[in-house]
Amino acid sequence: MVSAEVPAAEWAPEWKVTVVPAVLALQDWLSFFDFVDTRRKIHCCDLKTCLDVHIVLLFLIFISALIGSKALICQMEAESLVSYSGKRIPVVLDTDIGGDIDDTWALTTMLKSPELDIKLVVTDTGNTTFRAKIAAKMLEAAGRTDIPIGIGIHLGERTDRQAPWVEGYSLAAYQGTVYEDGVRALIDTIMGSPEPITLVCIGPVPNIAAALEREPRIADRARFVGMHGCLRKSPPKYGDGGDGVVAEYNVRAHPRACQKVFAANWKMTITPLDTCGFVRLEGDKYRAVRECNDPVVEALMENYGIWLGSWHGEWKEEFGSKSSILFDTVAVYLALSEELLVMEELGVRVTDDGYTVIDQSARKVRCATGWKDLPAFESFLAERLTGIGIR
Ligand SMILES: [Ca+2]
Repeated sequence: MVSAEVPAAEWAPEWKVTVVPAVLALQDWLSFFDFVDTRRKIHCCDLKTCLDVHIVLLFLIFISALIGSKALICQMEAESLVSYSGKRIPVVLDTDIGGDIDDTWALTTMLKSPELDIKLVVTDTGNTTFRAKIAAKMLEAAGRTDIPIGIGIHLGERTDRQAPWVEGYSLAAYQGTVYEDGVRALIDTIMGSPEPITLVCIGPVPNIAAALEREPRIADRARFVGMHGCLRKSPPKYGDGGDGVVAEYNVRAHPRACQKVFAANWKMTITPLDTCGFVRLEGDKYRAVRECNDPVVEALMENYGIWLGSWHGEWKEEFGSKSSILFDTVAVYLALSEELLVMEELGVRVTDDGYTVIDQSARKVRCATGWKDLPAFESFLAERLTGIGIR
């Protein structure tokens, strides 16, 4: 939970991080002597055997202290991120979590961003009840059942690759509020907020189109930030196989809904494939996330393993070395900053077959069309998730 008053440095000084594991190691060491003394009385072990055992155990204690230090650093620094004391941005997340794993990374990043005050998570597209279970279990892992969940418009029965993670899980077990009508909950949250809401949309947008139909005034009271479209380039081997313009999934899945959303009179910011399609954690940045023992990050990695294992032939190698493309995390970042991206105001038109075309006669959208510093963004992501600064 947020502790706006107490700076992290006052409660998690660096000396604790190194001294605590050392004291624990010393205790282990002393109890080891007791153990050896007792054994010697009984079995009279010879000096060489005792020395060998000492050396092996000393090594094990050293490794334990090292792991203990790392775990504490990870946990303390991750917690210190929620001691942000600035003004927080109220956000609603609309997500198709449970499909591509990047939504789960995005939700975790959002939970680890103290600048963002999450008012509601709404599930969008397909089997929205299944998606709500993933969201609920992730929020439980984060200890954030104070965040309500809205079940979006139900558009299918099929579950998806993360299904084994919520097998046997019932939404009735969620300690927080679950709204059956997620669109109504989204409208009420926006209309009832004393401050404008930032609506972060990281999936197809049937919920948002329906909300605009039911209450058009939400466009005056919210800013839309989305992962949508493809303007000039896509990542290599994405979609049609080239690196040219493609009909991006979040638009292509429900183009009519997207047309309605892009025509609404709100401030819009998007990360198209041109920028979000190039984000991936590898090397030390990925390793830090994979090894972090923060509960919600562990839940994220469990999901990543399940998702990857369900379709990737060499999933263990992939899981051991890098993330998938983390498209949706860029939309979360745009809710709080644009610093690392090249932004352009462009007229954007959504076609009936799901393309986003630059058309200066269309309504203007703030578009992230390039990276100023992609490695810095990847460092930002790793640091948000683990609390450890990695360059
Ligand atoms: Ca998504």
